[in-house]
Amino acid sequence: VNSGKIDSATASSLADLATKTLIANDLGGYTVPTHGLYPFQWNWDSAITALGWMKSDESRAWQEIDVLFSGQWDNGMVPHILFHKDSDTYFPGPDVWGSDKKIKSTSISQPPVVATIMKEMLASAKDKALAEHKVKALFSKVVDYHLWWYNDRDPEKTGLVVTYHPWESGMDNSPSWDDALHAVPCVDWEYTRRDTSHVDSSQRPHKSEYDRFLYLVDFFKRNNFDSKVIYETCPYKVNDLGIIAILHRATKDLLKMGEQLGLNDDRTDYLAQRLQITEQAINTLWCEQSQYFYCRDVLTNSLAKVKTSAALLTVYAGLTSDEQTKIINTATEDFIESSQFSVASTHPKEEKYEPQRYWRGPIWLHINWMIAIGLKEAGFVTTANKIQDDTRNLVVKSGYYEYFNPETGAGCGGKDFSWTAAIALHWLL
Ligand code: 9YW
Repeated sequence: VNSGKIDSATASSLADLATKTLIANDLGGYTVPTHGLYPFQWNWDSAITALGWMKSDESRAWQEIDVLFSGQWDNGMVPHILFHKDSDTYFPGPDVWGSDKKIKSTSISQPPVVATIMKEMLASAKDKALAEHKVKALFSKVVDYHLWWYNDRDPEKTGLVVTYHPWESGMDNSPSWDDALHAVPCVDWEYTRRDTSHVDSSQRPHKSEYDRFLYLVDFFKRNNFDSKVIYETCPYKVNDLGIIAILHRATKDLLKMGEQLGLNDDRTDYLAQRLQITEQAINTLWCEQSQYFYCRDVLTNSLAKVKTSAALLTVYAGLTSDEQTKIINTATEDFIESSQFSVASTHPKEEKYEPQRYWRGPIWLHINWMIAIGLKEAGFVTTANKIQDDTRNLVVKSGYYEYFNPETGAGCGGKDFSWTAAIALHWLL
C-alpha cells in the first residue's frame, strides 16, 4: 500500500471499502457505475473500473473488458451504454435508443480510454500469461474500434474527430457544448426523467439540455444509424478536446502494445498515419490570444471559449509543443489555486462555473488521474503530485462519490461509485 500522506491503517481501510464497492456494483461480468442512477454497463466507466479490479482479481478485470467488447457493433463502434439487463431506474432506456443489435445499446460511443487502460493492465499484471492472452484476443477488436473513430467520425481526414452528442463526450453538460447544443431542436414529446429521482436536481443538467439530448437520440434512430447521413446532417457536431486527447493517447498506447506483442499490421500503420494528421490539426483548436485549447462547434466553425479541464488533457495526449506544455502546466497550477480542491472541470473564474452541477465545475477523479499522468511524463512532477495529493484528500474526506465539489470537497451525485473506487485503488492507496 502506497499510503502517501495518509497512514497505512486509513489506506488499507479505504482500499477495503473500494474493493467492496466494486463487488457490490458487480452484476456478473460487468460493473455498474452505481446502482439506481446508472444500472447498466457504461463504456469508459467500465474501462476505468477494470483498473480497480486488477488489485483484487485480475481475471475479473479482463472480463470487464471482454464484456464491454461483446457489445461492439459490426462497424467497430463500442457503444456508450450496454443494456445487458432491463432496469426501470434509468431514462432513456433501450427502446428510446431503438438499436436492434444482439446486445441492446445506445448508438453513440464514449471517450475511448480502453486501449490505454489495457496497456496499464498489461504492464501491472501479476499474471502475465493471462494478460498477454487477453490483449492478443482483444487486439483486433480494439483496432476496429479506433478505425471506426477515425473513419466514421473524421471521414474527411481533418485530423479531428467529431462527436454527435454531449453524452458521447462523457462530460454531459460542460459549458463547452452550450452554444452547439442550443442550436439543436427540442423533442416534442413528454418524458419523465429518472436521474432527478436519485440525485438532487441542482446537481444535474437542466431540462432544456435534456430536451435536446433526446432530440439527438431520436435523430439517430430516425436516420437508421446511417453513418454517412448522420455525418452530413447531424445538427450537433463538435470537436471535443476530451475525446480527441483520449483517442490520441489510446491509439499510441494501442500501437505500443501491438509492438510489444508483435501484433501490428497495415491497419495499425494506418492508425499511425491518422496520429500524424491530428498532431498538425490540434493547433486549429489553440487560441493564440488566450493561450489555451478550446473545443469547436464544427457547424459554425467557432471555438467554445470557456476554460475547461478537457484542455489540460492535451499534455496527456502528447499533443502539445514544448512551449504549449509549459503553458498548460501553468494553466493547471492556476486551476489548482482557484479552488480549495482540484481539478475543477470548469475554471472557477469562468462565468459559467457552478461548483455542484455535474460537468460545470465539479472534480472527477479519473480526469485528475489522466491530467496528472500527462504532467508527470512531461516532467512537471510537482503539479502532478499536488493533484494526486488533493485527490487523495478528497476520498479521505468524502469517500467514493461520483464527483466532488471543488470548494468544499463534498461528495456529489451518486454514492458508492465504481470509477471513483477504482481510481483510488489504482492510484491513491
Ligand atoms: C449518462 C456513468 C456516466 C458517465 C458520464 C457521466 C454520466 C450520464 O454518467 O453520464 O446518462 O450517460 O457524465 O461520463 O460515463 O457514470
